[in-house]
Amino acid sequence: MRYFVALTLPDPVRWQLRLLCGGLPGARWVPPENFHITLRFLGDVDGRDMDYVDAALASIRAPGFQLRLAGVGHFASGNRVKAVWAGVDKEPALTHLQNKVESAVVRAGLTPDGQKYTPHVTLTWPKDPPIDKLQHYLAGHNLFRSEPFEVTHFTLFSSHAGSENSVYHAERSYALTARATTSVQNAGR
Ligand code: 3AM
Repeated sequence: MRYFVALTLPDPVRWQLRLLCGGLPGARWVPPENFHITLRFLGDVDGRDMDYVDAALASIRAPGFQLRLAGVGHFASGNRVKAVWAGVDKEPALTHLQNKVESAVVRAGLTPDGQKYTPHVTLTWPKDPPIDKLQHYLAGHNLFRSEPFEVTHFTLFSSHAGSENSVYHAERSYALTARATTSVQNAGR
């Protein structure tokens, strides 16, 4: 079974994201119930190893925080566009949490992920979108801002192949501690 660790999004933010899901010919959009911010893709993990991962995740102590989605972007490999996504406002507490999750899963025996972490919400994995349409899409949604929302926990998901989309199942949630009082509350002032 494949697993990943992610932040869930409140419904109002999902609906805001839904408004970004159009305007790229041929794209199949991620359904709103699947929107998430991945902290760590774990891949296939068997039962006993998952017990270690679960225990390591449960031992994490990190403060909750406020987050806001901002802008859109894409990942490409060579000339191929791999994903189009909504971005996330810079938030040190998110980086802190992601570092803790990375350390925890490596302590539990998983191979370190050497990739730079770019928090995002995938909107579509488009199949060769026309480049002018992609540029138009990215420029058109550059100013997207979600409402701010509280992050109070993170979640371990399993992922199963569905007939059209992957089916994600929340296996366990891990609470964050009470939010520190700094953070993005003052952003924009
Ligand atoms: O939607 P995002 O980008 O957050 O792309 C997959 C998705 O991430 C990623 O795990 C999340 C839940 O499926 N994913 C799937 N296979 C992957 C792989 N082999 C992968 N990430 C890295 N390597």
